[in-house]
Amino acid sequence: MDKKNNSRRNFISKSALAAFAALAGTKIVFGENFPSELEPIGLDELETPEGIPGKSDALTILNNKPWNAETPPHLLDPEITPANLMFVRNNGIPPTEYDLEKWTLTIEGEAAQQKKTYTLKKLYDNFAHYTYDLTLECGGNGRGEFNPPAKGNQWGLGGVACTRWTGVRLKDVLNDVGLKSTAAYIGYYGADTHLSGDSSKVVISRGVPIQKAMEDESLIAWAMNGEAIPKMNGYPLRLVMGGWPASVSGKWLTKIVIRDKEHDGPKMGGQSYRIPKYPVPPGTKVPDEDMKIIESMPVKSIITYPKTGAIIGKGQSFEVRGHAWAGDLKVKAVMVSIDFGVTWQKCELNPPKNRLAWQRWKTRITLPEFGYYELWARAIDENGKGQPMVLPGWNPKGYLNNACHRLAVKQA
Ligand SMILES: Nc1nc2c(c(=O)[nH]1)N[C@H]1C(S)=C(S)[C@@H](COP(=O)(O)O)O[C@H]1N2
Ligand SMILES: [Mo]
Repeated sequence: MDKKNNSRRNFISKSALAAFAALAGTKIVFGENFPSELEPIGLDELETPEGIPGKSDALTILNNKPWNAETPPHLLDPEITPANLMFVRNNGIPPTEYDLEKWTLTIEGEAAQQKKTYTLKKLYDNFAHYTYDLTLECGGNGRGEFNPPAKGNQWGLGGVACTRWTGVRLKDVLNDVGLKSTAAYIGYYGADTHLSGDSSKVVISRGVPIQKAMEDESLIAWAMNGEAIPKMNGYPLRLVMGGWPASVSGKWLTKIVIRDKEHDGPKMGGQSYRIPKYPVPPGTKVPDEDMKIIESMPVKSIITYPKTGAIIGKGQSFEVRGHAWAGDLKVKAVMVSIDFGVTWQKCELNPPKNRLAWQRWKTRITLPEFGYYELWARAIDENGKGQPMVLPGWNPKGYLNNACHRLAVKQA
């Protein structure tokens, strides 16, 4: 064996070492001893031994730069998702300093009658407080199932939550500033910073038509589940607009612009949070001008009990339950099948706690004999639209997968 080659094979090259050191942001002590067959583990895990700050270890981490994590479906069982279990979808880096006395929200824009700046205290003292349970679902929830796969976080089922938000109505604040008759859209800005470290770059600035902004349930919130909003979910102030892709609910809120046209901040245009205007075969490249903005989310349900893999005793009847939601609409019915969709059993369905909150459904099931089963759940909205059994229409960025949730159980 050639000795020179051998030594090169066995130890990490100087340039690879330098690259790794740069990545790790520190010197690699004993780096010259590092066998080239091995890949450096990297510090990602070491940097955050506790996982995402303020969040349960039970979340499934999809990305750590920036943090993106989802909730396993069985942990979404409570009516209200616990704060440490609510999913996290960051596009950039959350702010690290929070001075509550100095935090302000500015409202301005070409369709605003004036520019006004509010401290947190002023918002709290000058406007009526409201509390609503609101469902937030990432537009990309379920993306992982699309084929060909779409780029981005490969969300499973858990990019959704229903939590209890408290704050002031966005419309009360907008009216305090005054809307011009040309007001058509709002857009938000937050205090998070761009991954590139370039402080002049805006991470994300999305918005909604003025009609959605003026709804009773559209909140500027400072509390979630009766406590301060978790840092990762937008502390100390965020927009909450249930029923629409959660990307319109700006976190770490510092500014709202009132626009006389569709808002054009980063991630409003191009292919972001947009789907084709017409159905396309999987894998199609769709030109930007043929894409439309996602508004109300489609009907969907999850099974939160039992958990996949549950073993059911012979002849034992058990409860199957979960939640269902349908964007701006109500859910009209939920059905469950244990025979791969041949027959369906109608479930009990609660009304939403308030508009735009998810709805609890449940039923009892008895499995006829021992063996493997799948529980399938299917919700139908008040307009009669139901969840697809397999996958909904493919789209380039993998949004709006509202296929039926399936889980497996076994009768022992
Ligand atoms: N400022 C800011 N707001 C944001 C985001 C962000 O990265 N920065 N992400 C958006 C997206 S894409 C989603 S799905 C929701 C996620 O909210 P959560 O992290 O509280 O679950 O916040 C939205 N608001
Ligand atoms: Mo999202």
